[in-house]
Amino acid sequence: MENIITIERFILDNQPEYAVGEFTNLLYDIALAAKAIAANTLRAGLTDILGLAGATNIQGEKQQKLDVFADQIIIRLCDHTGRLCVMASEEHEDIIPIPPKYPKGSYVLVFDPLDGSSNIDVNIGTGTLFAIFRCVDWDLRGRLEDCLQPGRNIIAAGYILYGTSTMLVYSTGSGVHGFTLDPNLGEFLLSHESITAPDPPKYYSVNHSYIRHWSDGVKKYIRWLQGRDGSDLLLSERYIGSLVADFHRNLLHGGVFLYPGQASKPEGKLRLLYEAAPLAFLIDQAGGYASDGHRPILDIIPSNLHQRVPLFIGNKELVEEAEHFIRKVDSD
Ligand code: FDP
Repeated sequence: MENIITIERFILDNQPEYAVGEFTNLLYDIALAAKAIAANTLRAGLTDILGLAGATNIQGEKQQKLDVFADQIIIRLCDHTGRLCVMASEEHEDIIPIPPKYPKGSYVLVFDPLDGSSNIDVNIGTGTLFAIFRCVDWDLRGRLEDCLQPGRNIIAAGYILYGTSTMLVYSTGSGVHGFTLDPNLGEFLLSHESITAPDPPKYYSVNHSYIRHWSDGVKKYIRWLQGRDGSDLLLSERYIGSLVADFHRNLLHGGVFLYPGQASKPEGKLRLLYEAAPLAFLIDQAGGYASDGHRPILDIIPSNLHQRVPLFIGNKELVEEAEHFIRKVDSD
């Protein structure tokens, strides 16, 4: 028992000096929301017997969709604590202000409550992603500007993976640490301390069905990842189509995940604020790199809450090579 470190103890023992109090408690709030979401995603397969999402249950209540549930639980656990000045969620078009009846805090929480939710029906892992910024102006209640900050301003980010077990992986800027939920104790326990991108990497991950829509630079880069055209890489391909699960696998085994832009959708599919930036912060902390194919994801200042961005993320040298191919081939 003495080797067991709960997430509460780890956060407390490792909190940055500036963060004592409000910020530490905000991380606890997120861990609590994660447990509530995990409890519900575990029951997702029972919707057939307990009632489909969107349908009315036996008590006449509407069954909630899991992504709506996840969104509401995070908001409810975080809006009244006095730790936040504003929130933004992938599920909401606009910012989520802190109701005037509650005190205003100094942090900004942006999140994707349940990413990859189309996978729930087929029992595949999904995830919650989050990032925390400081508010821009302490004297004001939260505004859009507080949310539209570049990844470089993130002070903590992480994800929760609802898979064969539930894991919370986060960083406050001093390494990346992973915790696994012990369902008997109802606690996240430290299971992966100081995760670093393994070398040599094992996997590359991309949805190949879009090949006809990619630039020549991206196509050539993928040939290179496949060990063709002069590369001696021996990567296997793995693609789940659930970002957190794909990222997590590559973080632990090494590799690169890419969701490039397409001719008709140059900005790709993934969201800068809720998906790319939090993962870019984590991979940076793990010694890896994230790029949009030209520049670091962490440098991009979002122009709107739901901005999309091409994403190349994983082991540093693999991602830098993507930039190299795109620069060389696509600018010819
Ligand atoms: P989903 O549409 O199931 O919510 O961001 C959304 C996302 O999943 C990511 O989790 C995933 O990586 C990506 O879309 C998969 O997109 P494709 O089906 O186009 O490959």
